[in-house]
Amino acid sequence: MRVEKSVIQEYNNPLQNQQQKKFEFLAEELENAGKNVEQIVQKLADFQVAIPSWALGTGGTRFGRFPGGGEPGSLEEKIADVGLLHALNRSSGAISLHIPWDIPGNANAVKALADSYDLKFDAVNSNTFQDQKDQENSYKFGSLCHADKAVRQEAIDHNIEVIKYGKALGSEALTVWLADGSSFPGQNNFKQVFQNTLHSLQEIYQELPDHWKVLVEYKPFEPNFYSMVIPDWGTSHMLASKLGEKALCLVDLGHHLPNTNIEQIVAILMMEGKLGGFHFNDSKFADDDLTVGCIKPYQLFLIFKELVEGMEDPNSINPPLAWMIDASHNLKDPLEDLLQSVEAIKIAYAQALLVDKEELAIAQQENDVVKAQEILQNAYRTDVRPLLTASRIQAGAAIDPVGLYRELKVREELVKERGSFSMATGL
Ligand code: PSV
Ligand code: MN
Repeated sequence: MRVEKSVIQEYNNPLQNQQQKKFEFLAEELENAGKNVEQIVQKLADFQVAIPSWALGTGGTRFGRFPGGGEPGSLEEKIADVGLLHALNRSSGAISLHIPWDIPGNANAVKALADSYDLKFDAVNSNTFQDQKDQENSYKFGSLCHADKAVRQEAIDHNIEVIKYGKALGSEALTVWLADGSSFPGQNNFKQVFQNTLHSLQEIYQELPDHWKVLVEYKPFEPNFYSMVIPDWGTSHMLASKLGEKALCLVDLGHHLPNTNIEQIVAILMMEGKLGGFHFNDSKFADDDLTVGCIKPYQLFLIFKELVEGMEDPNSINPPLAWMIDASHNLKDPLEDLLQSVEAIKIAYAQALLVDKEELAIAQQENDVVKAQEILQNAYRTDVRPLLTASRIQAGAAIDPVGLYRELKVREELVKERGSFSMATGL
Protein backbone atom coordinates (compact mmCIF):
# COMPACT_ATOMS: atom_id res chain seq x y z
CA MET A 1 0.00 0.00 0.00
CA ARG A 2 1.26 3.46 -0.86
CA VAL A 3 -0.13 6.81 0.25
CA GLU A 4 -0.03 9.22 -2.66
CA LYS A 5 0.71 12.93 -2.27
CA SER A 6 -2.73 13.83 -3.61
CA VAL A 7 -4.39 11.84 -0.79
CA ILE A 8 -2.39 13.80 1.78
CA GLN A 9 -3.26 17.09 0.14
CA GLU A 10 -6.94 16.22 0.10
CA TYR A 11 -6.78 15.25 3.78
CA ASN A 12 -4.94 18.44 4.73
CA ASN A 13 -7.12 20.91 2.81
CA PRO A 14 -10.04 21.21 5.26
CA LEU A 15 -7.68 21.22 8.29
CA GLN A 16 -5.28 23.85 7.04
CA ASN A 17 -7.24 26.97 8.02
CA GLN A 18 -7.55 26.13 11.67
CA GLN A 19 -3.90 25.14 11.80
CA GLN A 20 -2.84 28.42 10.24
CA LYS A 21 -4.61 30.38 12.98
CA LYS A 22 -2.91 28.40 15.75
CA PHE A 23 0.45 28.76 14.04
CA GLU A 24 0.14 32.54 13.59
CA PHE A 25 -0.79 32.99 17.23
CA LEU A 26 2.25 31.04 18.44
CA ALA A 27 4.62 32.45 15.81
CA GLU A 28 3.84 36.01 16.87
CA GLU A 29 4.52 35.21 20.50
CA LEU A 30 7.80 33.49 19.66
CA GLU A 31 8.96 36.21 17.26
CA ASN A 32 8.27 38.79 19.99
CA ALA A 33 10.53 36.74 22.26
CA GLY A 34 13.27 36.94 19.64
CA LYS A 35 12.95 33.48 18.10
CA ASN A 36 13.44 32.80 14.41
CA VAL A 37 10.28 30.81 13.73
CA GLU A 38 11.01 30.15 10.06
CA GLN A 39 14.35 28.61 10.97
CA ILE A 40 12.80 26.43 13.68
CA VAL A 41 10.11 25.14 11.30
CA GLN A 42 12.80 24.36 8.71
CA LYS A 43 14.85 22.42 11.27
CA LEU A 44 11.77 20.42 12.21
CA ALA A 45 10.97 19.73 8.56
CA ASP A 46 14.54 18.52 7.96
CA PHE A 47 14.67 16.26 11.02
CA GLN A 48 14.71 12.56 10.18
CA VAL A 49 14.67 9.61 12.54
CA ALA A 50 15.35 6.06 11.36
CA ILE A 51 12.94 3.19 11.95
CA PRO A 52 14.43 -0.19 12.87
CA SER A 53 13.12 -3.17 10.94
CA TRP A 54 12.34 -4.96 14.21
CA ALA A 55 9.89 -2.32 15.39
CA LEU A 56 7.42 -2.96 12.57
CA GLY A 57 5.91 -6.05 14.10
CA THR A 58 4.25 -6.67 17.44
CA GLY A 59 6.78 -7.44 20.12
CA GLY A 60 6.02 -9.52 23.11
CA THR A 61 7.10 -10.42 26.55
CA ARG A 62 8.17 -13.85 27.70
CA PHE A 63 4.54 -14.31 28.71
CA GLY A 64 3.13 -14.00 25.25
CA ARG A 65 2.83 -12.23 21.95
CA PHE A 66 -0.41 -10.95 20.47
CA PRO A 67 0.24 -10.15 16.82
CA GLY A 68 -2.15 -7.68 15.24
CA GLY A 69 -2.02 -9.00 11.68
CA GLY A 70 -0.70 -7.56 8.42
CA GLU A 71 2.85 -7.53 9.73
CA PRO A 72 5.66 -7.30 7.19
CA GLY A 73 7.02 -10.77 6.44
CA SER A 74 9.93 -9.78 4.19
CA LEU A 75 12.52 -7.05 3.85
CA GLU A 76 10.51 -5.59 0.98
CA GLU A 77 7.38 -5.38 3.14
CA LYS A 78 9.35 -3.78 5.96
CA ILE A 79 10.59 -1.14 3.55
CA ALA A 80 7.01 -0.61 2.41
CA ASP A 81 5.90 -0.06 6.02
CA VAL A 82 8.60 2.53 6.67
CA GLY A 83 7.65 4.07 3.32
CA LEU A 84 4.11 4.42 4.63
CA LEU A 85 5.29 6.13 7.80
CA HIS A 86 7.51 8.46 5.82
CA ALA A 87 4.70 9.37 3.42
CA LEU A 88 2.50 10.26 6.39
CA ASN A 89 5.01 12.27 8.46
CA ARG A 90 7.99 12.95 6.12
CA SER A 91 10.26 12.47 9.14
CA SER A 92 10.95 8.73 8.95
CA GLY A 93 13.21 8.75 5.92
CA ALA A 94 15.51 5.88 6.88
CA ILE A 95 15.36 2.22 7.83
CA SER A 96 17.83 0.40 10.06
CA LEU A 97 18.32 -3.27 9.21
CA HIS A 98 19.09 -6.21 11.45
CA ILE A 99 21.14 -9.08 10.07
CA PRO A 100 20.48 -12.02 9.67
CA TRP A 101 16.75 -11.24 9.36
CA ASP A 102 17.06 -8.56 6.71
CA ILE A 103 19.65 -9.96 4.33
CA PRO A 104 19.03 -8.31 0.97
CA GLY A 105 18.73 -10.92 -1.81
CA ASN A 106 19.27 -8.43 -4.60
CA ALA A 107 20.80 -5.31 -3.09
CA ASN A 108 20.21 -3.14 -6.15
CA ALA A 109 16.53 -4.03 -6.30
CA VAL A 110 16.17 -3.42 -2.55
CA LYS A 111 17.91 -0.07 -2.89
CA ALA A 112 15.66 0.90 -5.79
CA LEU A 113 12.60 -0.05 -3.77
CA ALA A 114 13.78 2.07 -0.82
CA ASP A 115 14.49 4.90 -3.24
CA SER A 116 10.96 4.77 -4.56
CA TYR A 117 9.78 5.57 -1.01
CA ASP A 118 12.51 8.18 -0.57
CA LEU A 119 14.21 6.08 2.13
CA LYS A 120 17.87 5.73 3.04
CA PHE A 121 19.59 2.91 4.90
CA ASP A 122 20.66 3.91 8.37
CA ALA A 123 23.10 1.94 10.56
CA VAL A 124 23.09 -1.84 10.04
CA ASN A 125 22.84 -3.95 13.19
CA SER A 126 24.59 -7.22 13.83
CA ASN A 127 23.07 -9.91 16.00
CA THR A 128 25.23 -12.17 18.09
CA PHE A 129 22.71 -12.52 20.89
CA GLN A 130 20.96 -15.57 19.42
CA ASP A 131 22.15 -18.69 17.63
CA GLN A 132 21.12 -19.17 14.01
CA LYS A 133 20.35 -22.54 12.43
CA ASP A 134 23.48 -22.72 10.27
CA GLN A 135 25.81 -21.54 13.02
CA GLU A 136 28.87 -23.62 13.91
CA ASN A 137 29.40 -22.36 17.46
CA SER A 138 27.02 -21.14 20.13
CA TYR A 139 26.78 -17.67 21.66
CA LYS A 140 25.26 -19.05 24.83
CA PHE A 141 28.31 -17.94 26.80
CA GLY A 142 29.09 -14.83 24.81
CA SER A 143 30.16 -13.78 21.34
CA LEU A 144 32.93 -11.19 20.86
CA CYS A 145 34.01 -11.79 24.46
CA HIS A 146 33.90 -15.60 24.38
CA ALA A 147 36.70 -17.62 25.97
CA ASP A 148 37.03 -19.72 22.79
CA LYS A 149 38.70 -17.98 19.85
CA ALA A 150 36.59 -19.99 17.36
CA VAL A 151 33.38 -18.51 18.77
CA ARG A 152 34.85 -15.02 18.75
CA GLN A 153 35.92 -15.51 15.15
CA GLU A 154 32.43 -16.54 14.10
CA ALA A 155 31.02 -13.40 15.73
CA ILE A 156 33.72 -11.24 14.11
CA ASP A 157 32.97 -12.75 10.70
CA HIS A 158 29.26 -12.11 11.20
CA ASN A 159 29.92 -8.41 11.89
CA ILE A 160 32.15 -8.18 8.82
CA GLU A 161 29.38 -9.75 6.76
CA VAL A 162 26.93 -7.17 8.13
CA ILE A 163 29.28 -4.40 6.93
CA LYS A 164 29.27 -6.04 3.49
CA TYR A 165 25.45 -5.95 3.31
CA GLY A 166 25.41 -2.39 4.58
CA LYS A 167 27.93 -1.32 1.94
CA ALA A 168 25.77 -2.81 -0.80
CA LEU A 169 22.81 -0.73 0.38
CA GLY A 170 24.62 2.55 1.00
CA SER A 171 24.53 2.38 4.79
CA GLU A 172 27.41 4.09 6.58
CA ALA A 173 27.45 2.68 10.11
CA LEU A 174 27.52 -0.58 11.99
CA THR A 175 25.83 -0.76 15.39
CA VAL A 176 27.15 -3.39 17.76
CA TRP A 177 25.08 -4.31 20.78
CA LEU A 178 26.39 -7.23 22.78
CA ALA A 179 24.33 -9.40 25.07
CA ASP A 180 27.66 -10.70 26.39
CA GLY A 181 28.12 -10.91 30.12
CA SER A 182 27.57 -13.20 33.06
CA SER A 183 24.68 -14.04 35.33
CA PHE A 184 26.66 -15.49 38.20
CA PRO A 185 29.64 -14.25 40.21
CA GLY A 186 32.77 -16.06 39.16
CA GLN A 187 31.37 -17.01 35.73
CA ASN A 188 33.60 -14.53 33.85
CA ASN A 189 36.94 -12.90 34.35
CA PHE A 190 35.96 -9.21 33.94
CA LYS A 191 39.33 -8.17 32.52
CA GLN A 192 39.58 -11.11 30.15
CA VAL A 193 36.14 -10.63 28.61
CA PHE A 194 36.82 -6.91 28.18
CA GLN A 195 40.15 -7.62 26.43
CA ASN A 196 38.58 -10.28 24.21
CA THR A 197 35.82 -7.86 23.24
CA LEU A 198 38.29 -5.10 22.48
CA HIS A 199 40.44 -7.35 20.29
CA SER A 200 37.38 -8.66 18.44
CA LEU A 201 36.12 -5.14 17.86
CA GLN A 202 39.57 -4.15 16.61
CA GLU A 203 39.37 -6.85 13.95
CA ILE A 204 35.92 -5.61 12.89
CA TYR A 205 37.13 -2.01 12.94
CA GLN A 206 39.85 -2.87 10.42
CA GLU A 207 37.17 -3.86 7.92
CA LEU A 208 35.23 -0.63 8.31
CA PRO A 209 35.22 1.57 5.17
CA ASP A 210 36.85 4.98 5.69
CA HIS A 211 33.60 6.95 5.73
CA TRP A 212 31.87 4.47 8.08
CA LYS A 213 31.37 4.52 11.83
CA VAL A 214 30.98 1.76 14.34
CA LEU A 215 28.56 2.57 17.15
CA VAL A 216 29.13 0.78 20.44
CA GLU A 217 25.93 0.35 22.42
CA TYR A 218 25.89 -0.30 26.17
CA LYS A 219 23.33 -1.82 28.51
CA PRO A 220 23.56 -2.37 32.29
CA PHE A 221 21.68 -5.66 32.45
CA GLU A 222 19.63 -8.15 30.45
CA PRO A 223 20.00 -10.79 29.22
CA ASN A 224 22.85 -11.15 31.70
CA PHE A 225 22.09 -10.01 35.20
CA TYR A 226 25.31 -10.11 37.17
CA SER A 227 27.58 -8.31 34.71
CA MET A 228 27.42 -7.07 31.15
CA VAL A 229 30.71 -6.71 29.27
CA ILE A 230 29.64 -3.24 28.07
CA PRO A 231 27.34 -2.09 30.87
CA ASP A 232 27.69 1.68 30.71
CA TRP A 233 28.80 4.73 28.77
CA GLY A 234 32.21 4.69 30.45
CA THR A 235 33.01 1.24 29.10
CA SER A 236 31.56 2.12 25.71
CA HIS A 237 33.68 5.27 25.66
CA MET A 238 36.79 3.35 26.69
CA LEU A 239 36.28 0.88 23.84
CA ALA A 240 35.47 3.61 21.32
CA SER A 241 38.57 5.57 22.32
CA LYS A 242 40.83 2.55 22.06
CA LEU A 243 39.36 1.61 18.68
CA GLY A 244 39.85 4.99 17.03
CA GLU A 245 38.14 7.94 15.40
CA LYS A 246 35.50 5.95 13.56
CA ALA A 247 34.22 4.36 16.78
CA LEU A 248 31.58 6.21 18.77
CA CYS A 249 29.21 5.56 21.66
CA LEU A 250 25.54 4.83 21.20
CA VAL A 251 23.02 5.87 23.85
CA ASP A 252 19.79 3.88 24.08
CA LEU A 253 17.42 5.60 26.49
CA GLY A 254 16.22 2.29 27.93
CA HIS A 255 19.74 1.12 28.72
CA HIS A 256 20.18 2.93 32.02
CA LEU A 257 19.38 2.13 35.59
CA PRO A 258 16.42 4.12 36.98
CA ASN A 259 17.14 7.81 37.61
CA THR A 260 20.39 7.89 35.67
CA ASN A 261 21.07 11.41 34.44
CA ILE A 262 21.12 10.63 30.73
CA GLU A 263 21.28 14.28 29.67
CA GLN A 264 24.58 14.63 31.50
CA ILE A 265 25.97 11.59 29.66
CA VAL A 266 24.86 13.13 26.36
CA ALA A 267 26.50 16.48 27.13
CA ILE A 268 29.83 14.98 28.14
CA LEU A 269 30.02 12.51 25.25
CA MET A 270 29.29 15.30 22.77
CA MET A 271 31.91 17.51 24.39
CA GLU A 272 34.39 14.71 23.74
CA GLY A 273 33.18 14.19 20.14
CA LYS A 274 32.20 10.62 20.96
CA LEU A 275 28.41 10.52 20.73
CA GLY A 276 27.52 8.62 17.57
CA GLY A 277 23.92 7.65 17.82
CA PHE A 278 20.74 7.49 19.74
CA HIS A 279 18.07 4.87 20.30
CA PHE A 280 14.81 6.45 21.45
CA ASN A 281 12.17 4.79 23.58
CA ASP A 282 10.70 5.36 27.02
CA SER A 283 10.51 3.31 30.16
CA LYS A 284 9.14 3.12 33.65
CA PHE A 285 11.67 0.61 34.95
CA ALA A 286 14.45 -0.25 32.49
CA ASP A 287 14.44 -1.41 28.87
CA ASP A 288 10.64 -1.31 28.67
CA ASP A 289 10.68 -0.20 25.03
CA LEU A 290 7.61 2.00 25.44
CA THR A 291 6.53 4.77 23.09
CA VAL A 292 8.96 7.70 23.17
CA GLY A 293 7.82 10.43 25.55
CA CYS A 294 4.92 8.47 27.06
CA ILE A 295 6.38 8.29 30.58
CA LYS A 296 9.09 10.92 30.99
CA PRO A 297 8.63 13.69 28.43
CA TYR A 298 10.49 16.24 30.59
CA GLN A 299 13.56 14.01 30.64
CA LEU A 300 13.34 13.71 26.86
CA PHE A 301 13.25 17.50 26.62
CA LEU A 302 16.29 17.84 28.92
CA ILE A 303 18.18 15.34 26.77
CA PHE A 304 17.26 17.27 23.64
CA LYS A 305 18.39 20.50 25.26
CA GLU A 306 21.88 18.98 25.54
CA LEU A 307 21.70 17.51 22.04
CA VAL A 308 20.71 20.87 20.56
CA GLU A 309 23.46 22.62 22.51
CA GLY A 310 25.97 20.13 21.12
CA MET A 311 24.63 20.24 17.57
CA GLU A 312 24.42 24.03 17.40
CA ASP A 313 27.84 24.68 18.90
CA PRO A 314 30.01 25.92 16.00
CA ASN A 315 33.09 24.59 17.81
CA SER A 316 31.62 21.16 18.41
CA ILE A 317 33.86 18.27 17.45
CA ASN A 318 30.99 15.78 17.55
CA PRO A 319 30.01 14.23 14.21
CA PRO A 320 26.37 14.20 13.06
CA LEU A 321 24.24 11.75 15.02
CA ALA A 322 22.39 8.65 13.84
CA TRP A 323 18.86 8.92 15.26
CA MET A 324 16.74 5.84 15.62
CA ILE A 325 13.66 4.63 17.44
CA ASP A 326 14.27 1.36 19.27
CA ALA A 327 10.99 0.17 20.68
CA SER A 328 8.73 -2.81 20.89
CA HIS A 329 4.95 -2.77 20.85
CA ASN A 330 2.94 -5.24 22.82
CA LEU A 331 -0.39 -3.49 22.83
CA LYS A 332 -0.48 -0.88 20.10
CA ASP A 333 -0.43 -1.09 16.33
CA PRO A 334 3.35 -0.78 15.72
CA LEU A 335 2.93 1.77 12.94
CA GLU A 336 0.70 4.02 15.03
CA ASP A 337 3.13 3.70 17.90
CA LEU A 338 6.03 4.71 15.66
CA LEU A 339 4.12 7.75 14.42
CA GLN A 340 3.54 8.76 18.04
CA SER A 341 7.22 8.24 18.85
CA VAL A 342 8.43 10.40 15.98
CA GLU A 343 5.99 13.10 17.04
CA ALA A 344 7.25 12.98 20.65
CA ILE A 345 10.86 13.27 19.47
CA LYS A 346 10.07 16.28 17.32
CA ILE A 347 8.13 17.93 20.14
CA ALA A 348 11.13 17.59 22.47
CA TYR A 349 13.40 18.89 19.71
CA ALA A 350 11.17 21.92 19.11
CA GLN A 351 10.98 22.69 22.83
CA ALA A 352 14.74 22.44 23.11
CA LEU A 353 15.14 24.87 20.20
CA LEU A 354 13.16 27.41 22.26
CA VAL A 355 15.52 27.41 25.24
CA ASP A 356 17.07 30.84 25.67
CA LYS A 357 20.74 29.84 25.73
CA GLU A 358 22.13 33.29 26.46
CA GLU A 359 19.73 33.90 29.35
CA LEU A 360 20.48 30.45 30.73
CA ALA A 361 24.22 31.08 30.62
CA ILE A 362 23.73 34.30 32.57
CA ALA A 363 21.52 32.58 35.17
CA GLN A 364 24.14 29.86 35.55
CA GLN A 365 26.93 32.39 35.88
CA GLU A 366 24.97 34.21 38.58
CA ASN A 367 23.94 30.99 40.32
CA ASP A 368 20.34 32.03 39.83
CA VAL A 369 18.82 28.58 40.19
CA VAL A 370 15.24 29.82 40.09
CA LYS A 371 15.80 31.73 36.85
CA ALA A 372 17.53 28.73 35.27
CA GLN A 373 14.53 26.55 36.04
CA GLU A 374 12.11 29.20 34.73
CA ILE A 375 14.01 29.34 31.44
CA LEU A 376 13.93 25.59 30.94
CA GLN A 377 10.32 25.19 31.96
CA ASN A 378 9.16 28.13 29.85
CA ALA A 379 10.48 26.32 26.82
CA TYR A 380 9.14 22.95 27.94
CA ARG A 381 5.67 24.29 28.69
CA THR A 382 5.25 25.93 25.30
CA ASP A 383 2.72 24.06 23.19
CA VAL A 384 4.95 23.63 20.14
CA ARG A 385 2.54 21.43 18.18
CA PRO A 386 1.57 24.18 15.70
CA LEU A 387 5.28 24.41 14.76
CA LEU A 388 5.33 20.68 14.07
CA THR A 389 2.20 20.89 11.98
CA ALA A 390 3.66 23.80 10.03
CA SER A 391 6.79 21.73 9.39
CA ARG A 392 4.65 18.84 8.17
CA ILE A 393 2.70 21.03 5.78
CA GLN A 394 5.98 22.42 4.48
CA ALA A 395 7.39 18.92 3.96
CA GLY A 396 4.23 17.55 2.31
CA ALA A 397 3.22 15.35 5.26
CA ALA A 398 -0.22 14.80 6.73
CA ILE A 399 -1.33 17.42 9.27
CA ASP A 400 -2.33 14.58 11.59
CA PRO A 401 -0.42 11.43 10.58
CA VAL A 402 -2.24 9.09 13.00
CA GLY A 403 -5.57 10.62 11.94
CA LEU A 404 -4.92 9.93 8.27
CA TYR A 405 -3.55 6.45 9.05
CA ARG A 406 -6.86 5.63 10.70
CA GLU A 407 -8.98 7.34 8.06
CA LEU A 408 -7.27 5.30 5.34
CA LYS A 409 -7.70 2.13 7.43
CA VAL A 410 -4.07 1.28 6.74
CA ARG A 411 -3.91 -1.69 9.11
CA GLU A 412 -7.05 -3.20 7.61
CA GLU A 413 -5.51 -2.80 4.14
CA LEU A 414 -2.28 -4.45 5.28
CA VAL A 415 -4.21 -7.35 6.78
CA LYS A 416 -6.02 -7.76 3.44
CA GLU A 417 -2.70 -7.71 1.57
CA ARG A 418 -0.68 -9.90 3.93
CA GLY A 419 -3.18 -11.81 6.00
CA SER A 420 -4.05 -11.91 9.68
CA PHE A 421 -1.26 -14.28 10.63
CA SER A 422 1.71 -12.72 8.88
CA MET A 423 4.35 -12.12 11.50
CA ALA A 424 7.33 -9.83 11.24
CA THR A 425 10.68 -11.56 11.29
CA GLY A 426 13.19 -10.28 13.77
CA LEU A 427 12.65 -9.90 17.47
C1 PSV B 1 19.12 -4.25 22.91
O1 PSV B 1 18.21 -4.19 23.94
C2 PSV B 1 18.77 -3.35 21.77
O2 PSV B 1 18.43 -2.09 22.26
C3 PSV B 1 19.85 -3.23 20.76
O3 PSV B 1 19.83 -1.96 20.12
C4 PSV B 1 19.49 -4.22 19.76
O4 PSV B 1 20.09 -4.06 18.56
C5 PSV B 1 17.99 -3.98 19.73
O5 PSV B 1 17.66 -3.89 21.10
C6 PSV B 1 17.19 -5.03 19.10
O6 PSV B 1 17.56 -6.26 19.49
MN1 MN C 1 19.03 -0.20 21.25
